[in-house]
Amino acid sequence: MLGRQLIDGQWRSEGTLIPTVNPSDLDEIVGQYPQASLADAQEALAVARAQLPSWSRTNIQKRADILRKTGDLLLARANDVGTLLAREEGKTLAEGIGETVRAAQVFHYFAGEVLRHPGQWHDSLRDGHNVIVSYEPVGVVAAITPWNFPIAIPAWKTAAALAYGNTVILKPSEFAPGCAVQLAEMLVEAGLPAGVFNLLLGNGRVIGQTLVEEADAVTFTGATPTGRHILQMAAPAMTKVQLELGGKNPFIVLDDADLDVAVEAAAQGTWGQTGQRCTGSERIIVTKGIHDAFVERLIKAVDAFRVGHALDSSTQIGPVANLAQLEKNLGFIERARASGAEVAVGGHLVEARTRGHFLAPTLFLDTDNRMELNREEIFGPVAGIIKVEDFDEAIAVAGDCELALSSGIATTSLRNAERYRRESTAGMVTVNAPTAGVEYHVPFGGRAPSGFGGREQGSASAEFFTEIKTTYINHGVL
Ligand code: TXE
Repeated sequence: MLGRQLIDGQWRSEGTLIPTVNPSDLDEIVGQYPQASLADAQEALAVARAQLPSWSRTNIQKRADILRKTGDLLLARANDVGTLLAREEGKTLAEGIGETVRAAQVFHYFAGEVLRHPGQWHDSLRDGHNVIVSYEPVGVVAAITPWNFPIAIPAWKTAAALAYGNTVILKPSEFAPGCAVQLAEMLVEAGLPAGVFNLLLGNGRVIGQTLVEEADAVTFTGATPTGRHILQMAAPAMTKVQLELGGKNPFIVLDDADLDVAVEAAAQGTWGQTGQRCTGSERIIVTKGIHDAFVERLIKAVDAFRVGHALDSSTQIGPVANLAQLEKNLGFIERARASGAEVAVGGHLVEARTRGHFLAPTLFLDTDNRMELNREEIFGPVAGIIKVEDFDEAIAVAGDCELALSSGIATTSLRNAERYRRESTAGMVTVNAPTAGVEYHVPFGGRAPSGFGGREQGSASAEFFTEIKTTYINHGVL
């Protein structure tokens, strides 16, 4: 595809084009994309600011209709978008289509939020006075997104921002921008006025500072160091910042777990979507009584995963999304081996019918929480088992990590489940379910340094995408 930027309703593809490569087939160029210049960013910021008064005051039924129509278009084109996603990012076709359907649901949800978002009315402490609390758009929102959910994350930032009356500049990942281009086309087709949504492509390092300094708010998902850098850049201008960053998510298996449920949740949560989810399980903490039985079953499950071309119907695990990520994963595997962890399954590249970044799902045994493998986010199909004495030690090990995004437990004891829910420091807790797999109607995110600046998704997203105004009214003179 020929990628295009969208600024003030004009499609642009001039300048040097940078290709994206299919991670399932390195001989296939998927798209060619222009790179935003500083001038492009400044222009997009200016038009987004110019459109803010009219969009924020646009009739709410019209705003809702545009979002709903965008959702309808995503649903109608889920096969096309999902296929492009699979070709450019490497998710299996089923995962790509599923993610596109999710993006459609997100637009439908926020179409409803346009009409649902209430203000408040209070009696005042002063006689004859009332207080109205109203929510206003935060302004021009820059949304900077990663490659691992190239349609869902652009959708959930854009839909929420537009629903609450903001104008948007979306800068998707340079590794997989195709779906964002298609989303921009659908927003135009749905009737969004020119300049309300703008799309800039290329590396965020080129235009990041300008966006961060001149937008009113920046919502970012990506690597923790990048998020920290954005926060620093935002400080002088006091730009509002929302960051969704890395995870090193623990999944605890207790002696009282249902073995089938525990194995399924660990396998899906860790290796699903090639392990490239910020909520994926990267540390599997198992108490000693169930350890051997669980490990034996898990090894079989991991070994049975079929790795291959993302578009092959038999494939369960697609390739690693890009070369940089593959090299990063292989580095972690090599250093884990060197530090004494035992590879139970995987640890090697896989041959397929095409040349691609195929990495076998990898499980290490005999790891401990001090190893690099268990401390830094890998973001690939790689995890280690940590054997512990009991529940107390499991909780201590799970909490011994500064990244606190998601966190899971397999247990049949309500008491244990409730204790874990209370004691976990993660932003999300799952019981007898994979740590990954978020839904769009409830809050998503974690505490710093996994997240910062308010949750995304559900009605909680209003906190970031709106500003509060408190108005006192003296009825005595009205
Ligand atoms: O992330 P980056 P990348 C982690 C994961 C992965 C690593 C690198 O560990 O291996 O990050 O992935 C834009 N100002 N996660 O390189 O660099 C960039 O163009 C403004 C975890 O994709 O953070 C892209 O659009 N923008 C994560 C976006 O930021 C900048 C999901 C993300 O890029 C910028 C993805 C700058 N200075 C990766 N520098 C998760 N946990 O969800 C880069 N960008």
